[in-house]
Amino acid sequence: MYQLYYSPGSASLVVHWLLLELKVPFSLQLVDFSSSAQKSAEFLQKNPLGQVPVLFDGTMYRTESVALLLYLTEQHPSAGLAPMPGSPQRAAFLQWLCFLSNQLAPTFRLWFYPPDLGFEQYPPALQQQLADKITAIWQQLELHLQQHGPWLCGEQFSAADLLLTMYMRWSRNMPTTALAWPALKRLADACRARPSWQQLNQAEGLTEWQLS
Ligand SMILES: N[C@@H](CCC(=O)N[C@@H](CS)C(=O)NCC(=O)O)C(=O)O
Repeated sequence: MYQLYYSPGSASLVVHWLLLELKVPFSLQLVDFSSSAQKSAEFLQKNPLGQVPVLFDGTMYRTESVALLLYLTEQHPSAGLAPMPGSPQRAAFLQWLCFLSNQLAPTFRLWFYPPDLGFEQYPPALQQQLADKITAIWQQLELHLQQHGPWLCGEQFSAADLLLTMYMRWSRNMPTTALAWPALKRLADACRARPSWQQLNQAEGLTEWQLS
C-alpha cells in the first residue's frame, strides 16, 4: 500500500489526485508546514530537500511529483492515465510533463518562495516579472490547447492534465488566474468535473476556485 506525505494544495496534490484516479489503496501522512515538519530530521531522511510530495511505495521513499506521475501511471497502466511507451502520444505526454515541470513549476516556486532568492518580499518589479512569465506560459498553453486540444495530449486525457490543473489552481490569487484563458478553463472544468476532484478537495480541506 502506498503512503503519501502531503501538504494540502501543494505539489503533492497531483500525486494524491492520481492515486484517487488510479483507485489504488493508499494512506495520507500530513506534513505540517506550520510547524516546519518538512525540515525535521525525520522528514529530511525521506527527502533531503525537505519538500513534499514523498511517496513510500512499500520499498523506498520516492520524490519529485512528475517522476511520481510517470512511475505510478506505468505501475498501473490499465487505468489508462498515460499513453504508454511505444504509443503514438507518448512523446507528447513526456513533452508536456517536462514543459510544465521545467517552465511553470520553477517560476511558481519562485513566486511562492521569495526566500529562495534571499528576499523576505519581492520588490514590485521582480514580482511583476514573475507574474508576466507565468502569464506568457498560460498564453503558450492556451494556443496549444486551441490548436491541438482539448487535452494536452490531444484527444487523450492523461495525468498531464491533472498536473496542469494543479498549477492552474496555484494561480487563483494572482492578478490574472489561468481560468481567464478559455481553452485552459475548459480543460480545468473538465478535470474538476471528475468525482476524484471532490474527493481530493474534501480530503485536503480545499476550497474551489473561480474566475474572479
Ligand atoms: N520539484 C518538486 C518541488 C516540490 C516543492 O517545491 N514542494 C513544496 C510545496 S509546493 C514544498 O514542499 N515546500 C516546503 C518547503 O520548501 O519548505 C516536486 O515537483 O515534487
